[in-house]
Amino acid sequence: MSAPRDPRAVLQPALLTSLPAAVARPAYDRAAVTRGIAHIGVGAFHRAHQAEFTDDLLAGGTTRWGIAGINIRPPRLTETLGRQQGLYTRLIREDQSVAARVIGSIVSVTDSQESAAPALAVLAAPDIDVITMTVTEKGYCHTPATGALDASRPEIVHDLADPEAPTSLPGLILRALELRMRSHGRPVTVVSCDNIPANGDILGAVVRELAARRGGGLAGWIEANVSFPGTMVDRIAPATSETDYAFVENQFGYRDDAVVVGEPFRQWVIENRFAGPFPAFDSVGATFVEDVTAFEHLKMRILNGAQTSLCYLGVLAAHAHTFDDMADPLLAGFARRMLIEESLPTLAPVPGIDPAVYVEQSLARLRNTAIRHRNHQIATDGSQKIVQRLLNPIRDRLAAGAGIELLSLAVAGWMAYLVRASARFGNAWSADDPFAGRVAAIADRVGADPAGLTDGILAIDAIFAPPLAADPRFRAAVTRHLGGLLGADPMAHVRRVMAHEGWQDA
Ligand code: CS2
Repeated sequence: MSAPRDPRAVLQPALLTSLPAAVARPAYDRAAVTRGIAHIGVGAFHRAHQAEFTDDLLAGGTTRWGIAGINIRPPRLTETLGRQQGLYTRLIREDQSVAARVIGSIVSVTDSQESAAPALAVLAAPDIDVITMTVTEKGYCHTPATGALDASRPEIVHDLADPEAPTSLPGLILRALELRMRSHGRPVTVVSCDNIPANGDILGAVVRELAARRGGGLAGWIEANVSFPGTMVDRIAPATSETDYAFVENQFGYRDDAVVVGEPFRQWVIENRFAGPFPAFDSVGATFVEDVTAFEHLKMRILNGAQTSLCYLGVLAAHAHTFDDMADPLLAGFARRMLIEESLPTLAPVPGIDPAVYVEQSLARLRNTAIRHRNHQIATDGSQKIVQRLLNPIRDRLAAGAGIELLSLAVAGWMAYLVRASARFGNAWSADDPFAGRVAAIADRVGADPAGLTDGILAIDAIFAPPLAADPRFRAAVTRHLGGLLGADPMAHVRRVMAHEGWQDA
């Protein structure tokens, strides 16, 4: 079949029959699909991951698990996915190869940025048995170092005062549960698909804490009717770029404002604690387990640990993307050594996975030149990511009396990134991190003294647990590496570390 003639045609159900042969289309009757899942946060990751698993499930013949997509923060969905009746193109790319498929599993979209009411109408509906979400680390309103609700957050303060018009994610979920309790009473499984440790426990904890404060029997109803299984989600899917939209338009002849690009690899491990009916995602490649912890640590400490370390050192080396970092032998060598020598020994056995193979597979994924994952994108919100990716392995290594030089260098990379973004250091770039302002203030006060900077930054106890911050081995290593990375030639410092010399005086 040839490409549609009008190059400005927008992707629409009516266009499905005339798509070029290179674009796969939903292998099921979309009109027969009803909604059963409500998803909050329809960003690139959701479209590249859970929505694709769901599309696979629908292709297998089930009709009851369509996704109702909801955004409670920008961007608006109505003008993009909505205009396309939920359809979008998913490109799987690896170096020169590309596989295109139109995904049809999102059956409706709801914008709820101005008020919670539209989202609540969906979340509380009796035909919704599963609520999933990708709202990023910050959305849970918890303190990363403890996992508990941060009740000082302005949106939580608001929701405690006005629980019927919530503005936070935990407040929204709580209100939806309250409406469910008061109307039909159907149980619901609430699934965090964010890449944060113990995501189900954290979500459960912040919602239960709000429920206890709300009273009215809500906490008891939640205990009996709601579950928060933990999940491990994995697929590298960077923010879509203009080049990706233009690719679809030029290659396939239609405009799609919701294109998403991902790598071939995907993984989804879900704890089998379901409060009510749950989609058989295990029939399309997901894994249901009792406890997701070992999988989660593996992924966060190896794949994500490498990404986070590379993004900061990569920016300091003036590289743009992860694959550029991996093409630099110094940084690729650093990442491999850090993972094998320091991160990997902290991991518990993971059923069915050989960790050494997993390391090599992860590094290969990061070399994929078609995945243009920007270092600055991965660097975003680093304060919310380094705990699970770098600091927890460091804590475990210290407890075992083992070395932490390479992991500490990566932590110093995060610090140097925020310090160099400060006005005192010339605003080398703009850093998007909830603690960027705090680090900039420290830099302003302390100037270029690595020990003073380290003291100031390690005192942020929302990131650094006090026992870790007080550990002299950690403090000394970070100070040394921060000094090196703030020098005129940061890569010379990395080279010295890799050559196993100069650790004491770098
Ligand atoms: C990345 C992740 O930006 C980031 O924090 O490390 O989005 C990563 O690509 C995914 O976790 C892969 O599954």
